[in-house]
Amino acid sequence: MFVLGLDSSTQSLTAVVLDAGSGRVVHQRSLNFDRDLPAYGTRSGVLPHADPTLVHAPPLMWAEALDRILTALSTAVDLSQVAAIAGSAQQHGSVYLRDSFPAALAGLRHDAPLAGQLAGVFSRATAPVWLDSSTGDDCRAIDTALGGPAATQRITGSAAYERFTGPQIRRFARLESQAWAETAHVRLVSSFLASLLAGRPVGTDWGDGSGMNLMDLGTRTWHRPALDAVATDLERRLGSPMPPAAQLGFIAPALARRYGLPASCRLLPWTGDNPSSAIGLGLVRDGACALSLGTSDVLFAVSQTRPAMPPAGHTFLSPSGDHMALFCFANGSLAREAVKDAHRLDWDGFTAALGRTAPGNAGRLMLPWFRPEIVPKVPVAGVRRIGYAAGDGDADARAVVEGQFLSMRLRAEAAGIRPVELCATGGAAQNAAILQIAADVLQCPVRRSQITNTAALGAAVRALRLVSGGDWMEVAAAAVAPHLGAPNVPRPAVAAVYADLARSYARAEAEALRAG
Ligand code: ADP
Ligand code: XUL
Repeated sequence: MFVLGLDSSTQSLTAVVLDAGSGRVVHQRSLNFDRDLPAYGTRSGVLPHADPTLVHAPPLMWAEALDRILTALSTAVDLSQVAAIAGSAQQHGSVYLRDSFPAALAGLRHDAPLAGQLAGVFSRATAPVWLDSSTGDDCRAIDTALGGPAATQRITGSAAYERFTGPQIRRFARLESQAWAETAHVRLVSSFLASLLAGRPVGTDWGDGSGMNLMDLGTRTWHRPALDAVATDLERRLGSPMPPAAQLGFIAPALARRYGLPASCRLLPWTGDNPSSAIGLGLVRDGACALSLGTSDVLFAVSQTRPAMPPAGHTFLSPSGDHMALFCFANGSLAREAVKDAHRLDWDGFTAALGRTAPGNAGRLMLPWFRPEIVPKVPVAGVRRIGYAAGDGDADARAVVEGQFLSMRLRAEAAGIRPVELCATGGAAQNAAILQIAADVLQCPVRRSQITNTAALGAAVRALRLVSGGDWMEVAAAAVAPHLGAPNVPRPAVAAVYADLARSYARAEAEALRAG
């Protein structure tokens, strides 16, 4: 018997199949949106736009990717053995659907590609994703309606943030009232894809629901004043928040037939990629921390009780029922890539540049804002280099990586997050030189998961738990622990260097933010 986990991230869709008896990975594969679905015209998974604050992706592409990966899987694995499927997706993004959506799902045919059957269901052809930062006015309106940013944070887990779903919906309803009137269903990327598998629209799980500025984190129900601040008649369009362990029933019969899945294949709600990664990295113990170096860089820590977060932080809910303290940095891999490409390097060349420079970079610093930044809030891109010029490739490579982890260190300190160990995931975690800098700057051991996409693994682990009935510790020990490698250990000799540099960084950042 097998279980299947899927993750629809910014740039790719990944599938991980586990043996339900041993928890061992029997198959994994990924499909890259830019490379494998070129007809949609994405770059790094999103649609190029002249206005850098508008970042959208085509939701039909995600559906086609799902269809393609399940078709490919069916030739590689005996899918008739799959007992359960769970999934995750990039957080916050929203999909806008017509009232024909339920009938289109109920009427799906097994003998035709999904994309052709779904092409007519969207009331908005594109979906804003988490990189979008166009909703500043909407954030202010929501914060004002709820009593200020601190009140929004207390109620929903985060102050109003540009990429969060509530502000995104508000902007759309405000600017495109006709298309909004034609929208009968709004789904997150996660609940959109879960709906396809279920053959009916399904609601939002609490984990991804906590990234919307719409859900009361305490009661896990929609917060009426937040709904009212966003748009009229929103609740019927959203479906209800549901526990991540809610059982959605069985795979839609047409899809079971299309991919050779059993009719008895059970479904769990999809959640956000970060909550899912918490499971895929084995963060099921109070105080466990992780570093995700995907398109975004994310620092998160799980705790049984609700953490006290500074204004820039978020509190989400994890599938294990824990809270997750989280900071998301938009200038993650895309910023490292910008430096790599500016100096015409590949990743080996970038890594070699890191090797030619010393920890602390002789005091040279970068504020790495290649695109608008979430933490700290930087609305307009603008990289600051201090003590060197942009042409110095070696200094630039180290400065971008150190700058990113110094910024992370400041937020961790502000939130009282003192990791004893960090588990690392995401595309950049395969780079040991980057992980060593993380260990040195944050002064704690960093262990990488050998599974690059731990969100997909986390989804598979949720499905495994559904099937096996084990507790989180047991399933994590079987399915997660074997993938965690030896740690990159912090070097005590450089601790003082980075303590100094963190102070310089904080000063430079404060000055840049003051100057605007
Ligand atoms: P996401 O899940 O957000 O779609 P991934 O976790 O797949 O993203 O990470 C993709 C990113 O990983 C790429 O944008 C790339 O910059 C980065 N990456 C891949 N290989 C390396 C490497 N060897 N060193 C540093 N970064 C890398
Ligand atoms: C988290 C966030 C990103 C996305 C993309 O708040 O916006 O990490 O989930 O992975």
